[in-house]
Amino acid sequence: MTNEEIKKLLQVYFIMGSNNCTKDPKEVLKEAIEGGVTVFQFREKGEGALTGEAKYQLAKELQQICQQHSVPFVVNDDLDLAIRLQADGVHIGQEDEKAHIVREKIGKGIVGVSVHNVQELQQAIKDGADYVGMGPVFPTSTKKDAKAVQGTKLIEEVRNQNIDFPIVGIGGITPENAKQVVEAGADGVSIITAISLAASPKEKAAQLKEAVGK
Ligand code: 3NM
Repeated sequence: MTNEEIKKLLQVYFIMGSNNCTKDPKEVLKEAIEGGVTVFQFREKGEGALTGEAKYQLAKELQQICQQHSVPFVVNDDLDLAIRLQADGVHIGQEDEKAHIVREKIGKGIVGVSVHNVQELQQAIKDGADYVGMGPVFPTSTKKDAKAVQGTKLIEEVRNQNIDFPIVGIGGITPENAKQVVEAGADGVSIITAISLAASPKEKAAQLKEAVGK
């Protein structure tokens, strides 16, 4: 995919695992898609996360929902799962499998990497990533080992250096603060709980889409 196509996909990037919801994750995903999410990442991590066959089954069901609505389905970290499902992409952190290995193994699929400084960004680009995630932009309690809150500093620094690479912001993003992230130079926002725990995931997703305004 071209940079421009990836940037469009990143607009409202919904991430979720079973432990991010109180309702049925399938219902949450369906509603979020109705509201306008542009890409979905299955992230089954942390306390109470499913493993093995149960993880696979949920992933498969969520992937089918994505496929029915032409929303790309990305798997967090678990390369074997992504390959088994023939997912549209894989997202990795700095502690996971190296990006160039993921690229080799999944061929043309989308590869995303979480980065925390310009050097990690340059390495991700060299390794063949399609986009990077930068965060946490705002305080979050969803990721227990998140780094210190960095605001939009890194996003701005990268854009000031005229690096034209797809960037999505993450961490504590809501319809109220999403615009700030895009104005700093991000192509979109990644969100877990603002959508997954919303009384109406559809409404929240629609509000986020409106706030991103692209
Ligand atoms: N990664 P919420 S912050 C998965 O900083 C994740 O890299 C982060 O959840 C990072 O939208 C985060 O509920 C959690 O704050 C985002």
